[in-house]
Amino acid sequence: MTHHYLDTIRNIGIISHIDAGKTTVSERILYYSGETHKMGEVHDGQAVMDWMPQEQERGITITATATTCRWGEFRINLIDTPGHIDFTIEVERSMRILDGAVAIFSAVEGVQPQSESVWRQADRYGVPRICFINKMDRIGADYRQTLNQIEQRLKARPVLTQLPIGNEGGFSGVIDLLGEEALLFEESDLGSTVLKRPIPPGAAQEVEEARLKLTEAVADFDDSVMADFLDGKRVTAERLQAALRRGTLAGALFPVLLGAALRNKGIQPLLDAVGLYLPSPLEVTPLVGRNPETGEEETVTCDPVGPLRALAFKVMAEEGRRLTYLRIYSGTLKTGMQLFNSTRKSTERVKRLFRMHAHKREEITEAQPGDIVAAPGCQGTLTGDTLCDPASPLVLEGLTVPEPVVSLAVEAKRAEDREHLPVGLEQLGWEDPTFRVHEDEETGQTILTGMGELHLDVVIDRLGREYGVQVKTGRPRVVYRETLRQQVVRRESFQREGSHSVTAEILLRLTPLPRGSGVRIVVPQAAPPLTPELLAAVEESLQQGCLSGCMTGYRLIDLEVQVLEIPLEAGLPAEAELRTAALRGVVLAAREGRPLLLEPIMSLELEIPTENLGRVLGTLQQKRGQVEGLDKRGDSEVVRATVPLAEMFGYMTELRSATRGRGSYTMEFLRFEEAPAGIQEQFGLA
Ligand SMILES: Nc1nc2c(ncn2[C@@H]2O[C@H](COP(=O)(O)OP(=O)(O)OP(=O)(O)O)[C@@H](O)[C@H]2O)c(=O)[nH]1
Ligand SMILES: [Mg+2]
Repeated sequence: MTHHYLDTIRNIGIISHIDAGKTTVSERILYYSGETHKMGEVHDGQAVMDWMPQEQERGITITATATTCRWGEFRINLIDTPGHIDFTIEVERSMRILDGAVAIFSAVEGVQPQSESVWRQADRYGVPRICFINKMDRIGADYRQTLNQIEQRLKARPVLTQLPIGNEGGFSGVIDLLGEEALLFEESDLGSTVLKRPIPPGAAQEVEEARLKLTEAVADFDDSVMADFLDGKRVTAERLQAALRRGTLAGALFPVLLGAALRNKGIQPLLDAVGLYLPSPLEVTPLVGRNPETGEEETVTCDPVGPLRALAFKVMAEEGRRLTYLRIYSGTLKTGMQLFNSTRKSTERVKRLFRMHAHKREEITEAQPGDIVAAPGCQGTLTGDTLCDPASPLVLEGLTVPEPVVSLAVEAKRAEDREHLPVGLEQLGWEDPTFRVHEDEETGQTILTGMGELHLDVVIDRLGREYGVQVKTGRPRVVYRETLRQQVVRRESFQREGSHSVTAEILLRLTPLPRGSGVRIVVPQAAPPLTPELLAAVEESLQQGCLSGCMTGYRLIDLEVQVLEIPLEAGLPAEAELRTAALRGVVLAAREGRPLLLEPIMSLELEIPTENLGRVLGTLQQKRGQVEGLDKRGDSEVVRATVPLAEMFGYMTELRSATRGRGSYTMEFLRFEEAPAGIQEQFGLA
């Protein structure tokens, strides 16, 4: 069997802080590869990859968009992700299924807070990366500073593979250190023609030094390159490339390229580098799945004739139907096939298949390992589910879903809105695991929960446009948590109506855990007559108890719930009764454990003009903010701080007026901490 086709696939994501230029780079990739015939620009609302009206109006990416193109012998499946932290799930789902990534940095702003977040996400999934330092044309561009920041902030080893030709407005191309030639980008045809020229004589010395540095960096990955380096011999471009590729695939080295996407410079070498240095589906660490019946682990081999294994990583709602994006890991998916959803234990039939080009689709009849495709009509499948061969079930690991921390009460405006609101909310929920909906038991209000104000704002906007639903909204609120201050042991019993004795009983111990531990449930080993099913039911009810919280309706976290005993003197309890005892047991026990309210603390990075520093720091202090560091970036000050989310609603307007529109900030959830006494009291938890 030949794997030639698989060798040439590159599944890559484009990741970075907001506004570094991901979509602008993606648009150029589509243009130079011949996929589009017009260069779409973000600032004109014309980018193919930013196809949602909300994206075009706001000039930001909101949803991960998949597309595909050819570059030489390679098929590149590309996902452009959003940089704003409110849409972090889009990066998460992309990193989960991609084999490599291009991390983009602005040569002016360098490594920004969300560059660090997306870098960590890629680390978590072991995704090899190349770096593209963009915006080399802007005043203040300084790629050396960005390189230093990659080393210091990201603790990574960047390997510079190019030097710039010209500076800022005069930036006209790059010198390729491996091929030892200058690459200039013809302006009259939007950079389509790459002119290869000899290295300008004035740059020879600098090129020599930079090439030597590159050789030294990659020598760790090739003994013969090391030997030649030590002997002072020249190493050919091919050998350097091979060693750099090895270092990149190992996640130890990160090739760095330079460019200015908006000025149409540096994109073709970036595409070459994707082929050269990033892995094919055959070269990534194979996934390990679990057989849902036997619990045995199985390594998934990237084999077109193997049993089908695919992961649903994205769902889009389209007029009440689901369009499910799949990454195929093994087997060949053909239209008409029946699949098993091993996560939910249901079946799906794949009637049609599409290769996605942003919002446009190309109908296909089969897909191979490494492919990224979309299937309509899988109504029982959600993000993170595994679809597989019914004869050979396997569950792949889903994805980590961050916890939303902002909530908003909504109310339908008109009678028809009342009818359509639940439908709209349910369908938006299909798409986005970080968007949740529940009803407040006391007020009967519909409460939406999301990652931040922008996230919920987009949801409300989409409700109006896509579902025709108008809503009134309350003020955004913080999503708190509860935890315990002390350990509690409690015996909870259940007595059926009309019965003279206890019919189910459970002995629980709740122990507070350090911050960030989450919930740990410990149930005894199954032993007759206690069956695994009964114990699973107990575990589920204990989980539910933690979710419902004990005092405020916010969920309980950072505790261990241990079942010490399920007494059987009165016989084996009925499942429903044992469930009730377990659920009530957790809630009542927690109330005895001196419950405590936790509030979300955010990490904040502000960029403000120096003259406004004093005023901004003053307000930050009033907001219970703690400054962790101050840096200079050009004429601005960069302030890093932590601050409770409760103080930050509407901060954008406040900051704008304090800095006459020149200040900006980014904010990301950091941890939960004990809320101050005033807030505890408001919730009756003094
Ligand atoms: N001067 C200059 N501007 C650029 C360059 N690349 C992108 N821009 C501009 O920077 C802004 C942001 O670019 P986008 O491509 O939308 O950035 P993004 O990373 O996709 O942003 P999000 O998706 O919202 O995270 C746009 O106004 C672009 O025109 C560049 O090389 N030079
Ligand atoms: Mg974008």
